[in-house]
Order: sequence, then structure tokens, then C-alpha cells
Amino acid sequence: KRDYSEKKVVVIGAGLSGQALVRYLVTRGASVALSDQRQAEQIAGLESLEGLPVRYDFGGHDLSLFEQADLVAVSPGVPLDCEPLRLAASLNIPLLGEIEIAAAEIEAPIIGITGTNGKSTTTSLIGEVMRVCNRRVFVGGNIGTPLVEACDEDYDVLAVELSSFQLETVRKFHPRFGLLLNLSSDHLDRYPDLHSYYLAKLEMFRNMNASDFAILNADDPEICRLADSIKATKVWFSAEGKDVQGMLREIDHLYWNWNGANINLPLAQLQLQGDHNIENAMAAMIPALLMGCPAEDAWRAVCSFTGLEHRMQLVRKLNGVSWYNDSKGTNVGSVVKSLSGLQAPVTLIAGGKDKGGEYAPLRPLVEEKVETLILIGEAAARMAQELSGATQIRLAATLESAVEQAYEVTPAGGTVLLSPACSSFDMFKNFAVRGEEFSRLVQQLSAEGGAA
Ligand code: UMA
Ligand code: ADP
Repeated sequence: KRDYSEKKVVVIGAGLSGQALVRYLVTRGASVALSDQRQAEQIAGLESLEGLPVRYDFGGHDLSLFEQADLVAVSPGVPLDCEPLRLAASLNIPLLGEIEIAAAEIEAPIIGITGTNGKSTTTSLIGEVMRVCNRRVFVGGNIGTPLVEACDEDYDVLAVELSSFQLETVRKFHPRFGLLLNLSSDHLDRYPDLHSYYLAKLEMFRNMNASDFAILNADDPEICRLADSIKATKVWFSAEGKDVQGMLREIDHLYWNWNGANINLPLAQLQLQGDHNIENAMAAMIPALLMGCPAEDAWRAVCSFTGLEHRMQLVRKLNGVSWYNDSKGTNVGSVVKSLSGLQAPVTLIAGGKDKGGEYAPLRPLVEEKVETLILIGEAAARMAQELSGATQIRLAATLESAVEQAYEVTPAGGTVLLSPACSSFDMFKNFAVRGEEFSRLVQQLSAEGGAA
């Protein structure tokens, strides 16, 4: 265990990461303060810290605490340019994220998974693969369980989903495998431009060298453009027939073309739907193959996976209409993938908290497949403007009203898709709560006449 005695640490953000950091730091002797802009009553889970010697600073950030700190431990949702962090940085106080702090104590190999879309699916796939191959595996990071939770357990390998926010605050973090799935527009409410967002993702590779592996999507032009800066040994995957060293998609199978290996993996056995999931399956297989796991066992694990909740999840068929929950479709790129896999006519429910990107790239698919677009949340007005004329557009004040309208307008044989292209925080606690609410509303519909 690392020793933090004599260290004054301020943890900023009292969510999942902040609370886990407090438990971790207190057991390592630090003198800990927990600071959050919200009031205690608004913060869930604080009872888990009861009895721990922690100083609370809620309802705003007390700058004097930050001035006196030896270290500030930063939650991913807290932007580095907020006042207390700018102050600490100006005093040369280290600002480290939860990933950096946790990884400093972890010796087992880390598989870092990042990219704009497909992270959680790929991280979960890797977890399944490692379990079937008898590795004790931790599955966490941005997908849900903070990495510090892994520090007191023994693992053979760790599959860690990494967001750009988490990667902004790494310094010595050094995964053995780094997967970069794809890069497209997201989080422009936090970054000045797309390039800054992409650079944050590349931080994963910062300390990796030729004895580590960078697993990269050869079909993604942005990744190809930025790959020169990566020093790790590159293993590519291509679903579009590029002749690369690594994993290739051929018509009905995947081909592992690495160091003379000659392994074929039949796609017919894959249960996950959609071309994007073939990319996720390819990426998930590569660390296992490089680690020497038996290919058959690893592929069996990938094929038995049926997908995560809130990602193109069929909620119900009612009166010939299929209702899909894709609440995790939180940016334009993911909605494109989700819509691409569906037949017209689609009623699309979208909108939520605006992240500042453009919605116009949705236009061609909306024109082709969406008969009615129902918009909710803060982003509704801007989406309506950018997609005006592409299809019939309706506004709904609540998700409930959106579901009722979708019920009225969608013909038998059609599909209703909740895939918001936005985050959920304007109306819900998170994307999972939004998806659960949608599923509940859909389950309540009655065959004869809308809301029961
Ligand atoms: N806060 C402040 N001051 C600020 C800003 C925020 O005090 O200036 C406080 C808020 O009041 C709140 C706390 O910070 O109480 C929340 O911290 P957080 O946003 O870092 O949330 P956590 O609960 O710690 O969850 C984080 C990730 N959240 C974000 O990155 C926004 C979770 O990813 C992750 O599962 C969790 O750590 C464990 O690793 C969620 C997410 O939305 C799913 N991620 C984004 C995404 O996937 O698009 C990146
Ligand atoms: P993330 O954790 O990066 O948000 P998820 O695995 O949760 O990604 O998937 C979220 C949504 O992103 C899915 O519903 C799907 O529409 C889309 N998606 C998944 N994998 C990919 C991929 N490899 N490329 C593009 N879009 C994807």
C-alpha cells in the first residue's frame, strides 16, 4: 500500500469516484477533505463514508482548503479550469485523477479501453473473455466501478474503461494494452475544439513503449492521422478490408494475422448485432490473443455475450411496433450506428443535455429512415433547427409525452428508438435512469390505447 500519512489531500467531487477516493486515501493515512459544489442532501451515498475522519466542504469549494493541500484528487466530472483547480495549479499543487492515483498501486497488467463509442461494450467483452480464460479480472473505470476499488484485491488483469475526462489527469499511468476504438464528435461542452478532446484520449498512450501494445482501428481516419505520436507496438484492426498486421474482417470470419499466427474466428456465432459490434469484438479479442489465451475459449466468450442494457435493447413489441432503448446513444456518432441498423419507418426520440456538437451530420440518415422525430430536453430547439425539413419534427415536454406521441404516430411494422445524441443530466440522474424510465413507460402502454 502507498503511504499518504502526513499528506493533506483535497478530493474534489463527491460522486462515485470522490467517495471511493476518500475511502482509499483514509486507509492509507492521508488527512482528507471532500469538497463538492452541491449540498450534502443532494449527494447520494454519503452514508458509506460515515465514521471516517473526513472534513466536509459542501455547497461550494472553500479555496483556502485548496491552497493548503499537498495534493488535489480530481473527479472526472470536474473541469480542470474551475476556480479551485486553477488556483491549486497556480501554486504547483499536483492535480491527479482517480485513475492515476489507483494505477500507481496496481502491478497487474491494465488493459485501457477508450474511444468515443463502444467502450463499455468492449470493456465488458474483455471481462467475459478473461473470465472464461481463467484470469481473475477487474472490470471498471468509466463503466461504473472506480479503479481505486481494485487496489485492495488481487487481480491477474484489469479491464479499465477510460473517458477523456479521466485521461486528462494521468501522469505516470502506464497500461500494458491501450485500445482506441474510434474518434468522433463528443463533449464539446468541456473542450474548446475536437482536437483537444482527441488529445485527451491520446494521453492513455503517454507512457507506453515498444513492449506495450496499442490496439488501433485502422478504418478511423482520425486515429490513423494521430497514430504517429504513439510509441507502443501497434496492432491494428480493420472491419473494412484493410490489409493490416492484426485483426481483419473477411466476409464471414475474422482473421488474426500476427507473428505468423493463422487463426480464423467464424462470425456466424456472434450474437451481438450491428457492424459496430464486430469492431468491438475484434478489439476485445486482441489483448487475449496477445496474452496467449486460447483463441477458441476467448471467441466462445465473445460470442456468448448478448449486449449491455440501454444499448439497442429491444424493450417490447406492441401492435407490430418494436421499441428500442438506446439511452447510451449519447452522441451523434452512436445514433448514426444505431439508426443504420434499422429499417424505415423509425420514430426517433432524441434530445437531452446539449454537449455543443453539431446535429446536422444526422440529416442524411434521418431523411432516409426517420418518419417522425420527437425531441425532448434542453437540446430540442437546436436539434429542431439543425434538422429542420429533414422529417416531421415534434416537441415533447417530458419523456412520457414523447412515448405517448410515438405510440400514436408509429405504424405497425415500424420502430420506435430512444437514442438521444445527448447526455441525460438535464432531466435524469444518468443515462441508465433515462433508459429505465423509457422502458417502464413502454411496458405500461396497453395494446388498445396508449398509456395504461
Ligand atoms: N462537482 C463539483 N464541482 C465541479 C463539478 C462537479 O463539486 O466543478 C461535483 C458534482 O456536484 C458531483 C460530483 O462532482 O457531486 C460528480 O463527480 P463526477 O461527475 O466525476 O461523477 P462520478 O459519480 O465520480 O462518476 C465518474 C464518471 N462521471 C463522469 O465522468 C461525468 C462516471 O462516468 C464513472 O462511471 C465514475 O466516475 C466511475 O469511474 C459516467 C459518465 O457519464 C457514466 N461518463 C462520461 C461519459 O461516459 O460520457 C465521461
Ligand atoms: P461507450 O461506453 O463508449 O459510450 P457503449 O458500448 O456503451 O459505448 O455503446 C454506446 C452506443 O454507441 C451504442 O448503443 C451504439 O449505438 C454505439 N456504438 C457501440 N460500439 C460502437 C463502435 N465500435 N463504433 C461506433 N458506435 C458504437
